[in-house]
Amino acid sequence: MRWRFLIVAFAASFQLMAAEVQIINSTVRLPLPGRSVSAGYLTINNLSDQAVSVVAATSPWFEKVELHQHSYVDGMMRMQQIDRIVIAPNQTVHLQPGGLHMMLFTPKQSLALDQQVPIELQLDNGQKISVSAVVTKIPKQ
Ligand SMILES: [Cu+2]
Repeated sequence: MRWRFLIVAFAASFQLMAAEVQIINSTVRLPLPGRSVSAGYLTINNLSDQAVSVVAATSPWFEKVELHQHSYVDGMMRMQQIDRIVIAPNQTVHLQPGGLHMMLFTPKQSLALDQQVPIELQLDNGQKISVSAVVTKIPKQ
């Protein structure tokens, strides 16, 4: 009886953890012809009452994935690598063009529209979240 209780308690706490952070609307932009770098966007919902951070992203389809942000430096729009994306309790953070984004370097295979790119996000609490990001076109400016 005691063992059974432990297993149920473990399963319940795991489900709770897994439900705390929700990733939606994941996309990866089709790289421009001749380019080997692409941008990825998604929306992160923190459903918990504690701040959580994304500290890394990886994809088996790319050599390297970095977390980036855009910011104005001396009046110029620059992008720079950041070491984490913090999502405050019960808040939503959008990775979107002109703001926070993922930078994906050197695809290991050629990408096509509507493919699902596997990406894994690592959180500061040790949790890993797998997402499928749809390959989309770069919108015309
Ligand atoms: Cu970037």
